[in-house]
Amino acid sequence: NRTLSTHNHTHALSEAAINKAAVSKNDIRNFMSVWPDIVRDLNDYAKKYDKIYGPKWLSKLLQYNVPNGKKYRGLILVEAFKILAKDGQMTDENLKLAQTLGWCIEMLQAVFIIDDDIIDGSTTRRGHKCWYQLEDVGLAAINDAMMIENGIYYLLKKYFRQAEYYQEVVDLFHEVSFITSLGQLQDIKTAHTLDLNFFTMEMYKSIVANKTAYYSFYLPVALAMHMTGYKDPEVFRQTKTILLEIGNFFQVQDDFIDCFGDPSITGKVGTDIQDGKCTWLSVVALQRANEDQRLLMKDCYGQKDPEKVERVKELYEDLLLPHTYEIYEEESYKIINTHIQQISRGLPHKLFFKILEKIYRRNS
Ligand code: DMA
Ligand code: MG
Ligand code: MG
Ligand code: MG
Repeated sequence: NRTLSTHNHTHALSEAAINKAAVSKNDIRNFMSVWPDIVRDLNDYAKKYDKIYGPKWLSKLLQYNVPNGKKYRGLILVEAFKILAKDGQMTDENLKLAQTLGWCIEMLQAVFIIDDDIIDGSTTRRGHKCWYQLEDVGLAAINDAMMIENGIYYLLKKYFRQAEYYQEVVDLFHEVSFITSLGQLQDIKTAHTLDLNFFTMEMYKSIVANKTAYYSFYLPVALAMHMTGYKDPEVFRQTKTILLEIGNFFQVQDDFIDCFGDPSITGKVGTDIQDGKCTWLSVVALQRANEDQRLLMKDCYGQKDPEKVERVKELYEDLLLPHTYEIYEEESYKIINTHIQQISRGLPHKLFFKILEKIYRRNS
């Protein structure tokens, strides 16, 4: 039985947990209420130049790829804004701006997953076919991703041009997008060399910080900081350190789920073994493998043949990686909690605890 065991922990549904679920449902509803405005804005923009294909395609593209995920990143931004807002900043107007900015991050996420699914040769995403797998899309998906990406800057201009922090926000989107593509490059290159000597924990951490942690965790919080007037570089630095750590934790979970998750829950079918990716599982397996097991990895890792994939999964189980993962998740959770408590002149600890709670013991 290779399904994810982490969610089997008896997890008494405390009043706090019920409360947390209710609150987050409400947050999602509020966040979603802004979505139609985003689609309308971008449609109007497209209409200025093409009334035939533009608006119709854009609606379909956005609807399929942007609002149907977990929306962690957009919600983290809104949450961060609420926690960081000082007296007088917590207006309806500013909240709507935070939500709009949250949708801009969700659009960036859509850009990266559309491309990522092509690169990784994935088939499903969020319980549906990957965008590029649709009959009438194919590699036009690359152009679609570019449209969404540029749509972000249209929205930023429309809503934030007057804001004192406009330039910071635009620059941050550009910089973090660059870092993410660099991470994707590292991810692709380590996979294609298939030289298992490159599969070190150090390499893994570098890939993951760049491809996942910056845009998923640092970006939403840093944007909320700009909105609420933070300027001190030292505060940004401390915030980045802790959020990159949380981002690493998040990608370790993602890697585990890729192999041992339940596709009916995750909405995606794993490809990491076939693709020969430098993942948390492959790195830990190689740390523990004896000579024969290392040879098995050399022989089977990074290939499409289902039998070889199965042999890698069996090796992971022989090496007790599911158990190691459970321990690792608990331990990292504790360590990150300690690091949050040690933050000296940064943001309220509550914000980081909230983010960590959101992803702890996730199975999708
Ligand atoms: C995630 O890598 C990184 C980006 C930039 C999408 P991944 O291929 O492990 O993501 P997923 O498992 O969602 O395909
Ligand atoms: Mg992928
Ligand atoms: Mg990938
Ligand atoms: Mg993955």
